[in-house]
Amino acid sequence: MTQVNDGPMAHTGDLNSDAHMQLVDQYSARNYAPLPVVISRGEGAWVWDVEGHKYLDCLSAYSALNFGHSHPRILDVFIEQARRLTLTSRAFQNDQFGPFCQELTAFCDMDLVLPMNTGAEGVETAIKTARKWGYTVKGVPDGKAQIICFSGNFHGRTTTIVSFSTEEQTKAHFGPYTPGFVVVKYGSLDALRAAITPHTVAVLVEPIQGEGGVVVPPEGYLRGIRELCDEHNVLMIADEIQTGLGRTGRRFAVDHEEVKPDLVILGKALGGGVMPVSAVVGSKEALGVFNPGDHGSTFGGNPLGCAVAREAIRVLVDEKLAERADRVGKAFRDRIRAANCSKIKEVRGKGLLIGIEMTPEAGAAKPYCKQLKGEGVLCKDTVDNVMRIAPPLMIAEADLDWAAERVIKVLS
Ligand code: PXG
Repeated sequence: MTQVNDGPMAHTGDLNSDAHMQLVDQYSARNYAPLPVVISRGEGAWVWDVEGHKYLDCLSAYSALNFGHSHPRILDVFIEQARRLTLTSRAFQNDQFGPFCQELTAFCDMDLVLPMNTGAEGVETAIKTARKWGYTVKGVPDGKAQIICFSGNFHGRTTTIVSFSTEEQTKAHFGPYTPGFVVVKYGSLDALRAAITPHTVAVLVEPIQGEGGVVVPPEGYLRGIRELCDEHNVLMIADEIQTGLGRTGRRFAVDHEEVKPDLVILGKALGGGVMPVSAVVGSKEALGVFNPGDHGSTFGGNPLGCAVAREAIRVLVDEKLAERADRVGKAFRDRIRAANCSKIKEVRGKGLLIGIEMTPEAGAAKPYCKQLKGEGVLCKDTVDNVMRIAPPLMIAEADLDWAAERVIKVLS
């Protein structure tokens, strides 16, 4: 098994892992089937379960932990701000929100910010922005706006967002569905071109599909979307909730093709791994459509989240985490490919968003994730036959090498 904890085990009480899992079984809705590991402490790229076993976190809460667990600078800001002021609502102003907007727009090279909390709220906000822009700026007849999205998409769990999912389980029994979305094949510019009508207000795209199986679209695809959007007066919305903030080896995944969307949706890592903070960042033309009372959120723009997000962005820049992800991610992929593991069909991804697709003979990825847990590496299958490796961007190269060895061992 894994190494034994050498640090303190805070707040675990008397319950062991089995007892914790029984509680979850008995008292929690069964909307997840997690790996059987109960984590009680995290530091950097490492976590410890309640028995003190140590694991390397190669999932990072789906990119929310780009900075690792308990980043000292982020934690200091969090604690200091929590002592000073946590929440005002937007009925009043607070002294973190303005600087947050200024710094985030500068970081994104955009004009305006609309803050939310979870990723799905960010996506909903972008959808509302695009519709209102469509009616009030583009001149689409009221109620006719269409947004184009893609097969294999994942943008969250609200009733509107699952309405355009192509994943059966995500949608089934949650209707009636929200109209106004058209789904076309991911990766095909011809399919997109054919779907655009005078009522199209936006194209909503993940620059790399994370939940779809770490699907990297063909080179030039994002540039092609930008051109089609320009040609037809349509907003380009990039969902960078999972891919943004350094994960793919650039600040944003669209930077790989030097594309500037009209709206970028950020979440996950924006909250530094300690707070749910999301935002839509975009042009004055698009986000300028809102008037007081149109849209909002009690916690959106709260001073605690803003302070943490400001520090998270500074850490990303100071520690050059995007460059780091680019370099160590490439090395990891090269190492796995060179091992010619019998169970691997393909290794893909950018930066530290890495997908390992199993061969048909090897089958589903989940049993191998379970085996890796036994080796001290925590990771997760995405679609059935893809293992996702996405550790914190600050991971030590020696630790990533250690993970690569274990992956090779399990998949050979
Ligand atoms: N867009 C993308 C690209 C995502 O990966 C969301 C939006 C929604 O974010 P929120 O914060 O609302 O979850 C995601 C989320 C899960 C789960 O447990 C979610 C994601 C990945 C894996 C599992 O629902 N991504």
